[in-house]
Amino acid sequence: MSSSIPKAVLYCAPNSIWSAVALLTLYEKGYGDDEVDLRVVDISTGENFSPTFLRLNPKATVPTLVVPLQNTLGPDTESRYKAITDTKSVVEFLDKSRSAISRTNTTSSAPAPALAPATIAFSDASSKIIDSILHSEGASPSTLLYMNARDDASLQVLAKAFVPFLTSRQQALEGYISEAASGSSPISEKTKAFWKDKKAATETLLDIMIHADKTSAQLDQASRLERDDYFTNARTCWEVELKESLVKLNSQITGPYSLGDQISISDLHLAAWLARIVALSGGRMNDEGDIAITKVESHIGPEFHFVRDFAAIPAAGGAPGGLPLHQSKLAAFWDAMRERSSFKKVYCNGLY
Ligand SMILES: N[C@@H](CCC(=O)N[C@@H](CS)C(=O)NCC(=O)O)C(=O)O
Repeated sequence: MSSSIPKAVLYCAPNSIWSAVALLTLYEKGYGDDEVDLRVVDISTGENFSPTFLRLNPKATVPTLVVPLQNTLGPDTESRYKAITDTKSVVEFLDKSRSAISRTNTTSSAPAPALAPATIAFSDASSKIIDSILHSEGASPSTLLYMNARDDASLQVLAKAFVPFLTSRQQALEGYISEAASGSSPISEKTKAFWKDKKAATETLLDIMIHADKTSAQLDQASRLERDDYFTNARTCWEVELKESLVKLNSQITGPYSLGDQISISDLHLAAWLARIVALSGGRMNDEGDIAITKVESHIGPEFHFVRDFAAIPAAGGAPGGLPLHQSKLAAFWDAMRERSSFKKVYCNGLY
């Protein structure tokens, strides 16, 4: 392949769950290392809010895939690009762009399995899982991360990890806002308002986290009320909204993968999303499905249990008399995903 043919560029951030979905897709599809340029966007220093990145993706999110337009693929034509700015579309694009028969821009000879669901019914089921559950507001992995404390002790642990991150994000946003105010470069009113909104949201969280080393009794009244509100919201996130999403998922997936025996697009979204939930619940990469999902159950609350209606293939040392072991579908999914080389590669340094 001529090196002058423009390549797609995938912007990702370390420890970003939706970036992990794009990476899982690259590995599952067998893209060669030289076929897509990977670029790191440092969210912790607010690089995603820079005017340069906002020109690619005004929502300031990763993954973002910048692809050369089809009719500019020739080495002699000037390249033009378009940016794909949401995870679902990025995955769909990567799926379609490398097929068993595709030659364009493909150097890898690895098999390129089709990940899109094969029928309309499967496609509907897949979209339901992706759009109505995994990318719904109530299942937001960032919110679950920021809200992963329901008492003073866990808030202290969370704050240790997050105060530096939130502080540098706030400083970056302040920098962009004041640079725009100095008028040295033209910035739209929309972008300025976006930065201000993000800064206000960051400050609200920082206010809670910055006092985390104080007990409730040591806080002034206003801060105590803020902390109480935070805990109320955190309980709603984890004990109501997430619980609902998980119950829906456990009933809507077929097992072991979302649509049955074959991996498909919705599994890539689910794998990264569930990895985040397992990680936030204290689970690890090496945990078997039953263990990982039990950790999620107990993190949500002592009374919470998934239906165990998936009959797994009996394993050595399994149920007495060789009867099938029953596990939740999510546990079966976790076991199936953990075996895959794409998952091992993305999470080689641990879950996030
Ligand atoms: N709905 C978006 C969500 C993407 C998203 O929120 N990504 C996170 C990282 S996992 C992000 O870019 N966050 C930016 C930030 O925290 O400022 C999508 O499907 O791509």
